[in-house]
Amino acid sequence: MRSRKHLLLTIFCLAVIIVAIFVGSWIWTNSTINRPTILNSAEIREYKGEKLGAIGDFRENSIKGPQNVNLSTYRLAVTGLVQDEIALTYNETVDGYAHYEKVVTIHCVEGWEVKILWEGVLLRDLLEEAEYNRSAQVVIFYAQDGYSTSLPLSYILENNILLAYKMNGVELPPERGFPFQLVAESKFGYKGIKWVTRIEVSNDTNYRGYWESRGFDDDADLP
Ligand SMILES: Nc1nc2c(c(=O)[nH]1)N[C@H]1C(S)=C(S)[C@@H](COP(=O)(O)O)O[C@H]1N2
Ligand SMILES: [Mo]
Repeated sequence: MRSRKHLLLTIFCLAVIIVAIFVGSWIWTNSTINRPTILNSAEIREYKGEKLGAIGDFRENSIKGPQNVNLSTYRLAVTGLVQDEIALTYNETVDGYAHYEKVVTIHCVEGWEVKILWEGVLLRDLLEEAEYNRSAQVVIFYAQDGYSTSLPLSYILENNILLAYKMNGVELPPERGFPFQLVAESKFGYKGIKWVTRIEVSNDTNYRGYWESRGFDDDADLP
């Protein structure tokens, strides 16, 4: 009789403990203590009433993965058919030229796209600094990962093509091309070279970049 009372009491106590654990954990998971505080993201997601994509919407598929560029040794060179070859530090590039912004959608041949607000310097300004040869045909871009691509000089000048250091209001993250990504609007994504290290003014219209020499269209115009 006594042991039966004891058993019932034990079961009752266990039940109370189990219920307490469930209720407790429910309160805990729903309490503000455990919930992450949502901080305002610096990333802009809307621009003049236009919805933007997110930096995280890109599918990272660069030929050698994200590059880490060391700013203490980094130089952006403008070479080739120019009067004065230049090699600018990151700060000389960003602080030395007028800033522009525009909304441009990146379209990868893989079928995805992201609309981004880009901020950068005009390639024209960099080319003028180096006193580029006005009769040159193409501009070839090289990157830290060995990637390269080229575009007609006229396309770059006529479309105010940007070399971007910010997307959606924040500095480019390493996987998005820090310190600079070319914003090759109305072209397929493979023209938008990231981690740019050298800009070569050239007359070599037969030059083919990384993907272009592997069968992708050299014009890369969006349909
Ligand atoms: N240096 C470098 N730039 C690059 C690439 C690359 O592999 N290396 N990939 C290109 C391709 S195919 C696309 S679609 C765009 C955007 O790629 P992401 O999503 O990997 O940023 O970057 C372009 N620029
Ligand atoms: Mo791509």
